[in-house]
Amino acid sequence: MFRLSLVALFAFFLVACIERPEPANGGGPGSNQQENTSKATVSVETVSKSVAETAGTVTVNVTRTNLLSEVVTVDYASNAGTAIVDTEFNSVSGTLTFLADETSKAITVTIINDNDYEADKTFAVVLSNASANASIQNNTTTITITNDDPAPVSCLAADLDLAWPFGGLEGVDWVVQNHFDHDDTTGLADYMGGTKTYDGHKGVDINVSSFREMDANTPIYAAAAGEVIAKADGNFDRQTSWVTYDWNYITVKHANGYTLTYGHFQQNSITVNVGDVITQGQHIGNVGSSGWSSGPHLHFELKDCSNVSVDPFQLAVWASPPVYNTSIALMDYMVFNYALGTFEDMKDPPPNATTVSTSAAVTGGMTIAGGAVGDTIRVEFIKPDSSVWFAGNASYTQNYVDKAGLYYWYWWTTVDSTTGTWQIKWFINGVEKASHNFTVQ
Ligand SMILES: [Ca+2]
Ligand SMILES: [Ca+2]
Ligand SMILES: [Ca+2]
Repeated sequence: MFRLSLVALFAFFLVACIERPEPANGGGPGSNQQENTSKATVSVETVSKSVAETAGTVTVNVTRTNLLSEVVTVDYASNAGTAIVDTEFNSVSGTLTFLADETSKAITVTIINDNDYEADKTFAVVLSNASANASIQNNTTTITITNDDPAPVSCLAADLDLAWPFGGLEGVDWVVQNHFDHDDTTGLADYMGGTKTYDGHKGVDINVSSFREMDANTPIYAAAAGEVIAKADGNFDRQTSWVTYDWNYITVKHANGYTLTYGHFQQNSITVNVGDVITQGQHIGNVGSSGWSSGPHLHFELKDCSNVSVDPFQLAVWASPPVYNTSIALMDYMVFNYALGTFEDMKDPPPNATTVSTSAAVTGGMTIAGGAVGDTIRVEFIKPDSSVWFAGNASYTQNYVDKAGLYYWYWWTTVDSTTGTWQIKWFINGVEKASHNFTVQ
């Protein structure tokens, strides 16, 4: 019994081994599957590739596998897609011959550069007609010729749409200090025919009140989208007079071919780099006073396609331009516990003084934006008993209206021996705009 069982198991095992080579799909002698093992395979390297218009040539590799002992041939030809034959590439055709043991062949196609702005173009290299001992696996490589020519520029100012580069309010947070000078002589002519400029100024200056605003990191925003094409940063940013010194700036090129230069940035505040494509409204840096600058402001200079400076106000390319005659407004006030000798101190004021010694000097300063004939300003120094110890007054005249937007005013007085809480009040056209307490001790 035991012996008979072993024989039966062995017989079953033999049957299983014999059956195992049978293909599950029923393939057998004479089927394609059987033939493939005895044929070479030829294939293009990849189904798609890109080449720069300026590349000169593109190479498509063709590989052969299997049957390495035999010679294999395959035909090839280029096939135009959207690319134009002999204008954008040179057509090719021929036969590749793989000798014994050769596994790779190269097809080189000449790519023709042009200066046209255009869509990317395609063509194909296609294999066909392999020798009888070979089959083609991947037969087509599609090649994309990528355009390298820039879009044509309109050079039309109307294609610009500039957003204001500062946040906040006109006359309070910033004011246009100098417009573009349209007078080619030593005379002055801003875009309204007025004199809110200085001779030879080919940009727009937008000022903040003082270095307090620079130290508070006042952001400047891109007026329009474009590509940054020039930049300098790292230069000293606390200039208070017109001296020759390197500034911090960027220049942005716009789609219409115009460029915009933003200058005088706070040191190391520029957030973009050459080559960056920036969007309208993007934070590009902070206001400063680097370079040829007498105080913190933005110099904003637009140039046309001929690199000639032009006036964005005259061209009316602002989406929402500030008014020409800024209404009088208090930008900031400053208190010094000494007699100010020059308004230069107001550009870079210390924190407002809160203590003054008896019989010592105290100065009340103010930064004013805008103004028209007849506007009045007043600073009152008030004693602890509410009596006015001293008041400074000024009235705007034609002279100020014709000039630009930002003025520093100050008055100082010497307090008496009255200790206690004194006050300074600032008035515009009789309306109190600010007050500040200080202790005389
Ligand atoms: Ca080109
Ligand atoms: Ca092109
Ligand atoms: Ca001039």
